Amino acid sequence: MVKKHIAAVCLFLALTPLLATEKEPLGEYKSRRERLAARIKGNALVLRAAPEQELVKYQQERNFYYLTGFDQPGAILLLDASSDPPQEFFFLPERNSAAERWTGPKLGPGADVEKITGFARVLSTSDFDTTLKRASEGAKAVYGLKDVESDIAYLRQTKSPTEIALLEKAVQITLKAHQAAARTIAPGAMEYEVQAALEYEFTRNGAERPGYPSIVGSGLFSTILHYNVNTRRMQAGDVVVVDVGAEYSGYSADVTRTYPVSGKYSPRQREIYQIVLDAQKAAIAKVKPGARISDLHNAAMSHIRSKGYEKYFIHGTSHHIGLEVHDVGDTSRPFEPNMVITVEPGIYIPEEQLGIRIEDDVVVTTNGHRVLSDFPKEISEIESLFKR
Ligand SMILES: [Mn+2]
Repeated sequence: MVKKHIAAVCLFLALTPLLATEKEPLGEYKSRRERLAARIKGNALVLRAAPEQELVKYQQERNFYYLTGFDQPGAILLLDASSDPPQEFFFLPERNSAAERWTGPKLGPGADVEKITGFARVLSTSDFDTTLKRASEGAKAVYGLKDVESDIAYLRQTKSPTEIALLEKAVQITLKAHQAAARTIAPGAMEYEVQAALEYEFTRNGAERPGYPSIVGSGLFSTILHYNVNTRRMQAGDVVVVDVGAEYSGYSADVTRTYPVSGKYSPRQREIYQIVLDAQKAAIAKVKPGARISDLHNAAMSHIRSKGYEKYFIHGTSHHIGLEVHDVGDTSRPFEPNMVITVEPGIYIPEEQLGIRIEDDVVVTTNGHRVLSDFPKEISEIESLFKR
C-alpha cells in the first residue's frame, strides 16, 4: 500500500511540469462544468482536446482548457446533462511508451490521475463509444463544441479570482517587457531589436509565448494597426508604437505605449499624444458595472471628435481579454465585476507618419474599476524613461 502510494506521488511529481505553468484550484474547473451543465440541461456534450502537431508547441483548445484545466492532447470530456444530477466522464488515451520517448510522458487513465485532474471518473478512450451510447440514450441531443460556444463564452467573460491573478501576472511580465523596449529604442536601432528585448523578458519571466505577434511599428508603420513585420530601422524624430502582451498560463495581457525614438516628442507629437491620452482617461473613467464597451468608445470618440480628429480614430476602444487576447463573448453585454477589458483609443495620421495608441488593461470592480497595467503614460513620465 505504501509502495503504491509512493508510486502515485512519483508519477504526480514527474508529470506536474507537463501541466500548465500555473493552474486554478481544480474545483474552479468543476464549477464551470456544473454551470455549463445547467445551461444545457437535458443534453449531452462531447468536447475533444486539441490534437498534437509535430514540432509545434502544444496549445490546448481554449474552451476545453477553460472547462478542464487539462493541457495534453487526446483527452475527451463527456458531460451528461440529461441525468440528474449531471454526470461527467473524462477519457484519456492509454499511455504509449514509444511515443513518449518523442514527446515526453503523458497522463493515462487510472485512479491516480483522478486526483490530478479533479474528475471522479477518468476512463480509457477505448471506453468512450460505449459510455457515450449509454449517456446519450436519455439525452435530447449530443452537442459538440459549436453548439455550446456561446454558453462557454458567456461564462468566460467574467473571471474567477485566480484568472484575474493570472492576468495580473501576464500584465506584470508585459510591463517588464515595456521597460526593456524603452531601454532598447534609439535612433538607428531596428524594430526587431526592440521585439527581441521585450520577448526576452516574456520568456525569462515564465510566459509561454506572446499572446499575439508583437507590434513594434515606427514612422509610417506607427499608423498600421496590426503591423508586426518589425524590420524597419528607427529614425530620430519617429514615434514607435509598441503593442505587446505576454501569455502567462494561458492568459494574455495587451498593453500599448507609443514612445519617441529620440527620447523626446516633437511639439506636434505631444499635441496628438495628449489628445489620445485624455480620450483614454475619459474612457477608463466610464468603466464600472452596468456600463458597456460602447459607452467607453463614445467617451473616447467624443473627446477625439472635439479636437477634430474623428476620421483618424479608426478602430474600437475596448475588448475583453482572457484565454484569448480578443476574448470571446457578447461585446454589448453590460459590465459585471471581474470582467477584464482593454481601453485603447488611437489617432493615426499616415500623411504625417504619426500614429499614437495608448492601451491599458482594466478590471471591473464592484463599484468601479482598477487599472492592472500601472505603467508610465504621461508625456513627462515617458520622456523620463529615456533619460539614461
Ligand atoms: Mn488590444
